[in-house]
Amino acid sequence: MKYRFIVSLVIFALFSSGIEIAFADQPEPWQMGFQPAATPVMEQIHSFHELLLYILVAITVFVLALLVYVSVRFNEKANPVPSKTTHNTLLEVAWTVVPIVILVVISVTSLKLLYFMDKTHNPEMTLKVIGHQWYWQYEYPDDGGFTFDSFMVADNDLQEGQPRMLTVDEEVVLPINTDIRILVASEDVIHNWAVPSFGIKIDLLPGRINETWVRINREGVFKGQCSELCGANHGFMPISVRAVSKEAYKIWVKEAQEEYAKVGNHNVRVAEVFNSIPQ
Ligand SMILES: [Cu+2]
Repeated sequence: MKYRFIVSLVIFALFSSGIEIAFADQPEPWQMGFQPAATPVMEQIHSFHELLLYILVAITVFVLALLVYVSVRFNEKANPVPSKTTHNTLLEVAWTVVPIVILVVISVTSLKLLYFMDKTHNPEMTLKVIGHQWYWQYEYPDDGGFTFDSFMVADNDLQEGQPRMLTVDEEVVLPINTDIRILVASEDVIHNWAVPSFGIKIDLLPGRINETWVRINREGVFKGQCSELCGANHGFMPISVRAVSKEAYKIWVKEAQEEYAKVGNHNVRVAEVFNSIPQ
C-alpha cells in the first residue's frame, strides 16, 4: 500500500513539474530507438523497423554460427585432408532462393508502407507548409485561409521547461483523429519538414508542391526540425505541432482568424528574430 502511494506521488510530481516536458514528443538524452508513434504511418514504420531488426539479427547470428562452425570443424588440425567436393545442388538452390524470399518480403512490406504514407484519400482538412530561409509559414485554407509564420525562440527568451532549439513562437495547431492533408512547398531553397513522431520527413521544393498526410491519434506537442541543409540558419528552424481535441481546435481557429488577420508585414518579425539569434 505504502509503495503504491509513493509511486503515485512520484508520477504526480513528474506530471505537475512540467506538463510541457511530460507531454512533448522530442528527442531525449541517450535515446536509442524511435520516438513514440503518434500516427498510423509512424506505427507502421515502427513495425517495419522491427521486422527488419528480426531479419538482420537472424542473418547475423546465422552467418556468425557458420563462421564459428567452419573454423572449428574444418581447420587444419581437425580436418587435415580436405574434401574435393565442388557442387551441391540442394545447397546452391537454397542459398539463392532463401535470400530472394527475404528480399521479396522486405520489398512488398516496404512498398505497401510507401503507398500508405503517400496520401490520404479523404482529407478532412488541409494544412499548407511553406519553407523560408529560415522559418516556416503555415496556412489553413479550409478555415478562411489565415496564415502565420513560426520562428525559433532564441536561447535568451526561453521560459522554464522549453527545450532549447526546439521551441517556436507560434505553434502549428491541428485536431486529433482527423485525416489532414499536408501540402508543402518552398519560397527559396529546399527545406524539409520532419516530425519524427508523425513519421514525416518531406522535402519542400521551390516551384513544386509535395503532399503527405497525418492522422494524429493523441493530444500533445510534437517536435521536429528542418532536415535539409538550407543555408546558414538551417539548424534554427524547429517545428512544433500542438495536437488538440476537435472542439479545442475549433475554438483556436476562431481566435487565430482574428489574431493573424492583424499580423502585418512579417519582414519586421524576420528582422527581429534574426537579430536575437547569435550568429
Ligand atoms: Cu530549412
